[in-house]
Amino acid sequence: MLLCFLLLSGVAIAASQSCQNTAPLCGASPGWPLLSMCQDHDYVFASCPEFCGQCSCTNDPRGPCYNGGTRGGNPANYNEHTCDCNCVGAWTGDLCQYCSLTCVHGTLDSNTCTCVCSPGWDGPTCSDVCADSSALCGANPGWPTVASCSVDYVAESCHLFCGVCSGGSGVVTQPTTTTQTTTTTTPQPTCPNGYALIVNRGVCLKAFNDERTWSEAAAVCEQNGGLLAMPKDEEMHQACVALKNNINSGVNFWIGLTDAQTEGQWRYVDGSGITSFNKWNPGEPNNLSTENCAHYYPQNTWNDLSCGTRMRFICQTVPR
Ligand SMILES: [Ca+2]
Ligand SMILES: [Ca+2]
Repeated sequence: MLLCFLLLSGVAIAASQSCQNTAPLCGASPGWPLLSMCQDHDYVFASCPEFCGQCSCTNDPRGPCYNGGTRGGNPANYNEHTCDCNCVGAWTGDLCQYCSLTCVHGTLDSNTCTCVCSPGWDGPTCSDVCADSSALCGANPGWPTVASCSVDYVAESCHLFCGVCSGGSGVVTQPTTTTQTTTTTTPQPTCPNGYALIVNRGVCLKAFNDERTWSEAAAVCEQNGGLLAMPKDEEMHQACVALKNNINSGVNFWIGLTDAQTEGQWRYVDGSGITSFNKWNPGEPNNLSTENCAHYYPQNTWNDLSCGTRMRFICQTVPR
């Protein structure tokens, strides 16, 4: 905390001078609000060492973290949190000293902070019914004998077949409170609630019917694990148009395109520059009154507008 205070207060310490953000856009929105940009973009990594969790924390006055935790190096922690403990597993607390786990059908091993599940139960908190996730477990052709369970991916897919959920007794017992259903298909990735899967692209899209500023809209998308939509080609453009017009074909929708970093240099919110593909309305972008954020007009073309304007918006994320 002391080190971070000194960093923030600008006090000259040789060791910490090398670990300060040098760009005002680090962690700002509009700017570089996503930590994934630290991995993807060298200029973000180089300009934002604090934001990207690269500051050295070995001399942090709070001392070492418990239970395998480490200080520093976690891009999810930045600014005054740069040197917070990064806990492993279910350990929690400022020093990773607490075990937060509740075992639904099983007992807690407080030494390792893991659940030992009762027979027939599975999952990190023993809340899942023990089941196979592949139709091939015990099937012929497939993995007909438990000898196959020595292969990692078979053991992973066939918890029931391989006796992983037998509670150590070697006999698989079905839970009595739940009707056992055998899973016969491998779970397919799905989009978050309300998002449409753009099958060819492996992208989930959703047009929101709430009016937000560009930054607020970006935050909503981030809460959904994604970004404002980035129509970088005709197919994604058409998908965005269909979804927004299904919500309301007479209003504007924000997209993930901004020139807030450098006036006139339009970038998508993943940091990539705009290519020859664009849907600017004739005469746009014109930066008429400091217009640094792009949106769809009702007629499906783009305009730049003041980022503080409230309008509907389109998010994209990936199936999980
Ligand atoms: Ca502008
Ligand atoms: Ca404009």
